[in-house]
Amino acid sequence: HEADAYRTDLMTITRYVLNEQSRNPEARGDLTILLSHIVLGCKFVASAVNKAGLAKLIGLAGETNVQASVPGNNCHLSQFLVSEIEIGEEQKKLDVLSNEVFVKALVSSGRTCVLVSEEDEEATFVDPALRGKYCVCFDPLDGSSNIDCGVSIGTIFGIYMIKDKENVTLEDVLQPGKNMVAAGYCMYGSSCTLVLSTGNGVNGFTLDPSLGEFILTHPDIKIPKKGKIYSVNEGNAKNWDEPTAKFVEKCKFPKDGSSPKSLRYIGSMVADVHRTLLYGGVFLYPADKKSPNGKLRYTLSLLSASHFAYGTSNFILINNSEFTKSWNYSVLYEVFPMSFLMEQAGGQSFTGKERALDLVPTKIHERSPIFLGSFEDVEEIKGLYAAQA
Ligand code: AHM
Ligand code: MG
Repeated sequence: HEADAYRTDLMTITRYVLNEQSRNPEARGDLTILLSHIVLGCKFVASAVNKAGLAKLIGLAGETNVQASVPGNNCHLSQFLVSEIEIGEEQKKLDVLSNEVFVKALVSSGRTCVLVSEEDEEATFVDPALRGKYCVCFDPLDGSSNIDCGVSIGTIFGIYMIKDKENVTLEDVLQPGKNMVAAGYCMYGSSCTLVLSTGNGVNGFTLDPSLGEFILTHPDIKIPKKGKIYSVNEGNAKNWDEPTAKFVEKCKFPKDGSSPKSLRYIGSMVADVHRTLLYGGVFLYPADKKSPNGKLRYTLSLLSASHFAYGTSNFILINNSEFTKSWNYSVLYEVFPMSFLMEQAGGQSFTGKERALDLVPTKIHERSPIFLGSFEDVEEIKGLYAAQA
C-alpha cells in the first residue's frame, strides 16, 4: 500500500515547499515563488545537458543552435527563456547558457535583488522595479569540463535575505553562510536530482521526465555519522599540508584495527558531495602548502591567468611575492550551500581553521579549502588541525 501511495500521492517539490511555507504564519510565499523559478532553471539545464551530446550545445561559437524545449513545462516563463536565449542565436557553451537561464529566471521571479554567479565577475543588482527580498549566489553549471565525457555535473545555489530593500548593497551577500535561508544543488546525472534545505532538514527530489516534475524521493536525508569513503584529488598530494596528509594516511592505513576507507573521486563537486551525503564519508579539497619550486612555474601563468581568475576553478594568488596555487572552492556558491546542506543532514563542514558556515567572505569570489561530510570523520580532521596549531 505504501508503494501505491508513493506512486499516486506525489509530493512534488512545489507541494513540499508550500507545505513548509504554511508552517510559518509570517511567510508570504516569496521563497516558494523564488524556488519555483530556480526549479525551472534546473529543468531547462537538465534538458540542455541531456541533449548536449546530440545537439552539440557545447559546440563552438558560430554554429547555429538547435532549439531546446523544457519538458512538461509550457508556462510563459519557459517559453520566454527558450525564445530569448536559443532561437536564432549562435551556439553558446552550456555553462554560459545555463548562467543566462538562471539570471533571467531569478530576475523575472520578482523576488531577488542581488545575484552572484560564478560566471559573472560582478554581482548583478536587480532593477528596482523587479526587486524582492532575496539574494541568490549560484554556480549555474559546476564541473562543466565533464560534459564531453558524460560525467555528472550540477547547479549549486544559496539564498540569503536582504536587510533593507531600500538600501541594497554587496554587504547583503557578504554574510556568513550560517545566515543563509535556503541552499541546494541539482545534479544532472543518470537521473536529475534536486537536493534542498530551507533550514528544516534536507530533502531530495528526482525529476520525473514524463511529468516534468521533481518528486520527493529522498525524504529527510541524514548523513551516516561515520563513513567508509574518502574523496579527494590525490594528484595534489605533494602539496598537501600535514593534517591532510596524515588524515589520508589514516584512511589508507588505519592503525586502530579498522578497515581502510575506499577512495571515490568523481571530480565533479555536486556528484562527490551527493554521494557523501547519501553514503557518508568525507569530501576534502585542502589548501595547498606553498610549493617551493612553484614560483617560476606560476610566474608565467600568472600573467594570463590573473585575467581569468573568476569563472574557472584555478585561481592564482600573489602572496608575499611568492605564488601559491589554489584550487579551492568558492565560498559563496560552493562552500556555503554544501556546508549548509551537510549541517542540516547531521554532518559538518570545516575550512581547516573554522566551521565553514562561520566564515565571513570579504569579496564575492572568495575561495576556501573545504572538508565536509560525516560528523565523526570531520571531527577527526578538526583534531588533526588542532594538534598542529
Ligand atoms: P569548474 O568550476 O571549472 O566547473 O570546476 C569545478 C570542479 C568541481 O566540480 C570539482 O569538484 C573540481 O573542479 C575538481 O577539481 P580537480 O580537478 O582539481 O580535482
Ligand atoms: Mg564551479
